[in-house]
Amino acid sequence: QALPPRKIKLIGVPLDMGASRRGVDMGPSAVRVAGLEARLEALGHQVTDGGNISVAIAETKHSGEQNARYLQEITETCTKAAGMVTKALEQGMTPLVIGGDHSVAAGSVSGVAEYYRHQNQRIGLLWIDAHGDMNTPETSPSGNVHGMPLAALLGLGPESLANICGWSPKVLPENTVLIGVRDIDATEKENIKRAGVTEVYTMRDIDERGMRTVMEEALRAAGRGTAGYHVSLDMDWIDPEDAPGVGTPVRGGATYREAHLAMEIIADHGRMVSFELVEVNPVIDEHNRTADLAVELICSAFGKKIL
Ligand code: B3U
Ligand code: MN
Ligand code: MN
Repeated sequence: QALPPRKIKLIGVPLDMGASRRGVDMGPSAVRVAGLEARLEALGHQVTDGGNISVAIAETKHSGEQNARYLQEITETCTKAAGMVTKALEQGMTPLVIGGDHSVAAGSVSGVAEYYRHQNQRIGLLWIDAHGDMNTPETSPSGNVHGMPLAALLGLGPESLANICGWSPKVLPENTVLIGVRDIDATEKENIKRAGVTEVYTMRDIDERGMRTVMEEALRAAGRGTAGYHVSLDMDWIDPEDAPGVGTPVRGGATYREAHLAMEIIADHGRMVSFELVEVNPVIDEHNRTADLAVELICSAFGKKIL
Protein backbone atom coordinates (compact mmCIF):
# COMPACT_ATOMS: atom_id res chain seq x y z
CA GLN A 1 0.00 0.00 0.00
CA ALA A 2 1.10 3.49 -0.87
CA LEU A 3 0.69 5.47 2.33
CA PRO A 4 3.42 6.05 4.90
CA PRO A 5 3.26 3.31 7.51
CA ARG A 6 2.35 4.42 11.00
CA LYS A 7 2.95 3.07 14.45
CA ILE A 8 -0.56 2.83 15.83
CA LYS A 9 -1.47 2.65 19.50
CA LEU A 10 -4.83 1.02 20.04
CA ILE A 11 -6.66 2.20 23.16
CA GLY A 12 -9.98 0.56 24.09
CA VAL A 13 -12.42 2.47 26.29
CA PRO A 14 -15.37 0.27 27.36
CA LEU A 15 -17.44 3.17 28.62
CA ASP A 16 -21.23 3.22 28.49
CA MET A 17 -22.15 5.46 31.39
CA GLY A 18 -22.58 8.44 29.07
CA ALA A 19 -25.43 6.79 27.17
CA SER A 20 -28.91 5.66 28.12
CA ARG A 21 -28.99 2.55 25.96
CA ARG A 22 -26.54 0.02 27.33
CA GLY A 23 -24.11 -2.09 25.37
CA VAL A 24 -21.55 0.23 23.84
CA ASP A 25 -19.13 -0.87 26.55
CA MET A 26 -18.70 -4.00 24.41
CA GLY A 27 -17.65 -1.92 21.40
CA PRO A 28 -13.87 -2.34 21.80
CA SER A 29 -14.24 -6.10 21.97
CA ALA A 30 -16.49 -6.26 18.91
CA VAL A 31 -14.10 -4.13 16.88
CA ARG A 32 -11.12 -6.27 17.90
CA VAL A 33 -13.04 -9.44 17.01
CA ALA A 34 -13.75 -7.93 13.58
CA GLY A 35 -9.99 -8.06 12.95
CA LEU A 36 -8.84 -4.50 13.50
CA GLU A 37 -5.19 -5.24 14.29
CA ALA A 38 -4.60 -7.77 11.51
CA ARG A 39 -6.34 -5.64 8.93
CA LEU A 40 -4.29 -2.56 9.80
CA GLU A 41 -1.08 -4.58 9.77
CA ALA A 42 -2.00 -5.93 6.35
CA LEU A 43 -1.76 -2.29 5.20
CA GLY A 44 1.80 -2.10 6.49
CA HIS A 45 1.11 -0.36 9.79
CA GLN A 46 2.54 -1.51 13.09
CA VAL A 47 -0.16 -1.90 15.75
CA THR A 48 0.39 -2.03 19.49
CA ASP A 49 -2.73 -2.93 21.41
CA GLY A 50 -2.67 -1.06 24.71
CA GLY A 51 -5.69 -3.00 25.98
CA ASN A 52 -8.70 -1.38 27.58
CA ILE A 53 -8.74 1.45 30.08
CA SER A 54 -10.41 0.30 33.27
CA VAL A 55 -13.88 1.79 33.51
CA ALA A 56 -16.31 1.72 36.42
CA ILE A 57 -19.39 -0.49 36.09
CA ALA A 58 -22.53 1.65 36.20
CA GLU A 59 -24.36 -0.75 38.52
CA THR A 60 -21.74 -0.25 41.21
CA LYS A 61 -22.06 3.54 41.21
CA HIS A 62 -24.59 6.21 42.00
CA SER A 63 -25.44 8.24 38.95
CA GLY A 64 -25.02 11.58 40.75
CA GLU A 65 -26.68 14.70 39.35
CA GLN A 66 -29.44 13.78 36.91
CA ASN A 67 -28.52 16.50 34.43
CA ALA A 68 -25.12 14.85 33.80
CA ARG A 69 -25.27 11.26 35.02
CA TYR A 70 -22.03 9.53 36.06
CA LEU A 71 -20.09 12.70 35.31
CA GLN A 72 -17.51 11.91 38.00
CA GLU A 73 -16.81 8.37 36.72
CA ILE A 74 -16.75 9.59 33.13
CA THR A 75 -14.29 12.33 34.04
CA GLU A 76 -12.01 9.76 35.68
CA THR A 77 -12.08 7.57 32.58
CA CYS A 78 -11.53 10.52 30.26
CA THR A 79 -8.57 11.68 32.33
CA LYS A 80 -6.96 8.24 31.96
CA ALA A 81 -7.69 8.24 28.23
CA ALA A 82 -6.12 11.68 27.85
CA GLY A 83 -2.96 10.50 29.59
CA MET A 84 -2.65 7.42 27.39
CA VAL A 85 -3.20 9.44 24.23
CA THR A 86 -0.56 12.03 25.17
CA LYS A 87 1.89 9.26 25.97
CA ALA A 88 1.27 7.46 22.68
CA LEU A 89 2.01 10.68 20.78
CA GLU A 90 5.17 11.25 22.82
CA GLN A 91 6.28 7.78 21.73
CA GLY A 92 5.76 8.69 18.09
CA MET A 93 2.59 6.64 17.77
CA THR A 94 -0.79 7.52 16.28
CA PRO A 95 -3.54 7.06 18.89
CA LEU A 96 -6.51 4.96 17.76
CA VAL A 97 -9.20 5.13 20.42
CA ILE A 98 -12.11 2.68 20.31
CA GLY A 99 -15.24 3.37 22.41
CA GLY A 100 -17.37 3.12 24.24
CA ASP A 101 -19.77 6.01 24.19
CA HIS A 102 -18.77 9.36 22.74
CA SER A 103 -18.07 11.01 26.08
CA VAL A 104 -14.57 9.47 25.86
CA ALA A 105 -13.74 12.13 23.27
CA ALA A 106 -13.54 14.72 26.03
CA GLY A 107 -10.49 12.75 27.17
CA SER A 108 -8.89 11.64 23.92
CA VAL A 109 -9.08 15.05 22.24
CA SER A 110 -7.73 16.65 25.42
CA GLY A 111 -4.78 14.27 25.31
CA VAL A 112 -3.99 15.21 21.72
CA ALA A 113 -4.38 18.93 22.42
CA GLU A 114 -2.14 18.63 25.48
CA TYR A 115 0.63 16.99 23.47
CA TYR A 116 0.60 19.69 20.79
CA ARG A 117 0.29 22.50 23.34
CA HIS A 118 3.75 21.58 24.58
CA GLN A 119 4.97 22.30 21.07
CA ASN A 120 3.07 25.58 20.94
CA GLN A 121 0.67 24.18 18.39
CA ARG A 122 -3.06 23.67 18.30
CA ILE A 123 -5.18 20.99 16.70
CA GLY A 124 -8.32 20.86 14.59
CA LEU A 125 -11.24 18.54 15.19
CA LEU A 126 -13.53 16.68 12.80
CA TRP A 127 -16.70 15.64 14.60
CA ILE A 128 -18.49 13.16 12.36
CA ASP A 129 -21.83 12.38 13.93
CA ALA A 130 -25.62 12.39 13.51
CA HIS A 131 -25.64 14.53 16.65
CA GLY A 132 -23.96 17.77 17.69
CA ASP A 133 -22.89 16.58 21.15
CA MET A 134 -22.98 20.26 22.10
CA ASN A 135 -25.23 20.05 25.15
CA THR A 136 -24.25 21.20 28.61
CA PRO A 137 -25.86 19.90 31.80
CA GLU A 138 -28.07 23.00 31.65
CA THR A 139 -29.37 22.32 28.13
CA SER A 140 -29.31 18.52 27.93
CA PRO A 141 -32.74 16.96 27.43
CA SER A 142 -31.46 13.55 28.57
CA GLY A 143 -28.70 14.08 31.13
CA ASN A 144 -26.56 11.74 29.00
CA VAL A 145 -22.97 12.93 28.98
CA HIS A 146 -22.30 11.49 25.49
CA GLY A 147 -24.40 14.41 24.23
CA MET A 148 -21.89 16.87 25.79
CA PRO A 149 -18.25 16.14 24.88
CA LEU A 150 -17.93 18.65 22.07
CA ALA A 151 -19.34 21.39 24.30
CA ALA A 152 -16.71 20.42 26.88
CA LEU A 153 -13.86 20.57 24.37
CA LEU A 154 -14.94 24.03 23.24
CA GLY A 155 -15.01 25.21 26.83
CA LEU A 156 -18.78 25.47 27.40
CA GLY A 157 -18.88 22.67 29.96
CA PRO A 158 -19.50 20.50 31.86
CA GLU A 159 -16.60 21.95 33.78
CA SER A 160 -14.91 18.77 35.01
CA LEU A 161 -14.67 17.49 31.42
CA ALA A 162 -13.72 20.85 29.96
CA ASN A 163 -10.80 21.12 32.39
CA ILE A 164 -9.14 17.76 31.81
CA CYS A 165 -5.36 18.41 31.65
CA GLY A 166 -6.05 21.62 33.57
CA TRP A 167 -6.84 23.99 30.74
CA SER A 168 -9.63 24.91 28.34
CA PRO A 169 -10.73 25.20 25.55
CA LYS A 170 -8.97 22.33 23.75
CA VAL A 171 -10.01 23.40 20.26
CA LEU A 172 -10.93 26.72 18.66
CA PRO A 173 -14.36 27.03 17.06
CA GLU A 174 -12.87 27.91 13.67
CA ASN A 175 -10.97 24.60 13.62
CA THR A 176 -13.95 22.55 14.78
CA VAL A 177 -16.09 20.96 12.09
CA LEU A 178 -19.35 19.08 12.45
CA ILE A 179 -20.11 16.67 9.62
CA GLY A 180 -23.31 14.80 8.87
CA VAL A 181 -25.51 16.15 11.66
CA ARG A 182 -29.24 15.54 11.47
CA ASP A 183 -30.48 15.47 15.06
CA ILE A 184 -29.81 18.69 17.00
CA ASP A 185 -31.78 19.87 20.05
CA ALA A 186 -33.11 23.45 19.97
CA THR A 187 -31.00 24.52 22.94
CA GLU A 188 -28.01 22.71 21.49
CA LYS A 189 -28.35 24.78 18.35
CA GLU A 190 -27.94 27.89 20.50
CA ASN A 191 -24.82 26.39 22.07
CA ILE A 192 -23.29 25.84 18.64
CA LYS A 193 -23.86 29.54 17.92
CA ARG A 194 -22.66 30.64 21.33
CA ALA A 195 -19.45 28.64 20.92
CA GLY A 196 -18.86 30.28 17.54
CA VAL A 197 -18.79 27.07 15.50
CA THR A 198 -19.72 27.93 11.93
CA GLU A 199 -18.28 24.93 10.11
CA VAL A 200 -21.38 22.76 10.35
CA TYR A 201 -22.18 20.41 7.47
CA THR A 202 -25.60 18.82 7.80
CA MET A 203 -26.87 15.80 5.88
CA ARG A 204 -28.57 18.32 3.62
CA ASP A 205 -25.17 19.79 2.72
CA ILE A 206 -23.88 16.31 1.91
CA ASP A 207 -26.97 15.60 -0.24
CA GLU A 208 -26.86 18.89 -2.10
CA ARG A 209 -23.14 19.47 -2.46
CA GLY A 210 -21.71 15.98 -2.28
CA MET A 211 -19.34 14.32 0.15
CA ARG A 212 -16.27 15.35 -1.82
CA THR A 213 -16.95 19.10 -1.59
CA VAL A 214 -18.02 18.90 2.03
CA MET A 215 -14.88 17.01 3.04
CA GLU A 216 -12.53 19.32 1.17
CA GLU A 217 -14.04 22.35 2.93
CA ALA A 218 -14.11 20.58 6.28
CA LEU A 219 -10.47 19.52 6.10
CA ARG A 220 -9.41 22.99 5.04
CA ALA A 221 -11.08 24.52 8.11
CA ALA A 222 -9.77 21.90 10.54
CA GLY A 223 -6.27 22.17 9.10
CA ARG A 224 -6.01 25.97 9.03
CA GLY A 225 -3.20 27.02 11.38
CA THR A 226 -3.15 23.65 13.13
CA ALA A 227 -0.66 20.82 13.55
CA GLY A 228 -3.31 18.55 12.03
CA TYR A 229 -6.64 17.25 13.22
CA HIS A 230 -8.22 14.59 15.36
CA VAL A 231 -10.98 12.57 13.71
CA SER A 232 -13.84 11.61 16.02
CA LEU A 233 -16.17 9.22 14.22
CA ASP A 234 -19.49 8.38 15.86
CA MET A 235 -20.81 5.31 14.03
CA ASP A 236 -24.37 6.68 14.25
CA TRP A 237 -23.27 9.07 11.48
CA ILE A 238 -23.82 6.17 9.09
CA ASP A 239 -27.32 5.19 8.07
CA PRO A 240 -28.82 2.48 10.34
CA GLU A 241 -29.31 0.45 7.17
CA ASP A 242 -25.54 -0.09 7.10
CA ALA A 243 -24.74 0.45 10.77
CA PRO A 244 -27.62 -0.91 12.86
CA GLY A 245 -25.50 -1.64 15.92
CA VAL A 246 -25.01 1.83 17.37
CA GLY A 247 -25.96 3.58 20.60
CA THR A 248 -28.48 5.97 19.06
CA PRO A 249 -29.59 5.10 15.49
CA VAL A 250 -30.98 8.02 13.46
CA ARG A 251 -32.32 7.43 9.96
CA GLY A 252 -31.03 9.41 6.99
CA GLY A 253 -27.32 8.96 7.56
CA ALA A 254 -24.27 8.64 5.34
CA THR A 255 -24.25 5.67 3.01
CA TYR A 256 -21.64 2.94 2.97
CA ARG A 257 -20.01 4.52 -0.05
CA GLU A 258 -20.11 8.09 1.26
CA ALA A 259 -18.55 6.95 4.53
CA HIS A 260 -15.68 5.21 2.77
CA LEU A 261 -15.12 8.18 0.50
CA ALA A 262 -14.92 10.55 3.47
CA MET A 263 -12.30 8.34 5.13
CA GLU A 264 -10.34 7.99 1.89
CA ILE A 265 -10.23 11.78 1.49
CA ILE A 266 -8.95 12.10 5.06
CA ALA A 267 -6.19 9.61 4.24
CA ASP A 268 -5.28 11.44 1.02
CA HIS A 269 -4.78 14.74 2.87
CA GLY A 270 -2.35 13.07 5.29
CA ARG A 271 -2.94 15.50 8.17
CA MET A 272 -4.83 13.30 10.63
CA VAL A 273 -2.95 13.12 13.93
CA SER A 274 -5.26 10.75 15.79
CA PHE A 275 -8.44 8.79 15.23
CA GLU A 276 -11.32 7.65 17.35
CA LEU A 277 -14.35 5.51 16.66
CA VAL A 278 -17.23 5.32 19.12
CA GLU A 279 -20.77 4.11 19.82
CA VAL A 280 -20.62 0.59 18.37
CA ASN A 281 -23.30 -1.38 20.22
CA PRO A 282 -22.97 -5.16 19.70
CA VAL A 283 -26.16 -5.83 21.69
CA ILE A 284 -28.33 -4.56 18.85
CA ASP A 285 -25.94 -5.31 15.99
CA GLU A 286 -26.48 -7.99 13.34
CA HIS A 287 -23.68 -10.56 13.34
CA ASN A 288 -21.10 -7.89 14.18
CA ARG A 289 -21.54 -6.11 10.87
CA THR A 290 -21.40 -2.63 12.38
CA ALA A 291 -18.07 -3.50 14.01
CA ASP A 292 -16.93 -4.95 10.70
CA LEU A 293 -17.83 -1.71 8.93
CA ALA A 294 -16.02 0.18 11.69
CA VAL A 295 -12.84 -1.73 10.87
CA GLU A 296 -13.31 -1.11 7.14
CA LEU A 297 -13.68 2.63 7.71
CA ILE A 298 -10.65 2.75 9.98
CA CYS A 299 -8.65 1.01 7.26
CA SER A 300 -9.80 3.57 4.69
CA ALA A 301 -8.84 6.42 7.03
CA PHE A 302 -5.43 4.80 7.48
CA GLY A 303 -4.79 4.61 3.77
CA LYS A 304 -6.43 1.50 2.34
CA LYS A 305 -7.00 2.01 -1.37
CA ILE A 306 -9.12 0.03 -3.81
CA LEU A 307 -6.28 0.03 -6.31
N1 B3U B 1 -28.95 15.40 21.74
C1 B3U B 1 -29.49 14.33 22.56
C2 B3U B 1 -29.36 12.99 21.88
C3 B3U B 1 -28.00 12.45 21.67
C4 B3U B 1 -26.81 13.10 21.60
N2 B3U B 1 -25.88 12.18 21.34
C5 B3U B 1 -26.45 11.05 21.25
N3 B3U B 1 -27.74 11.19 21.46
N4 B3U B 1 -25.87 9.88 20.94
C6 B3U B 1 -28.85 14.33 23.96
O1 B3U B 1 -29.23 13.47 24.75
O2 B3U B 1 -28.01 15.18 24.24
MN1 MN C 1 -21.66 11.50 19.29
MN1 MN D 1 -24.26 10.43 17.68
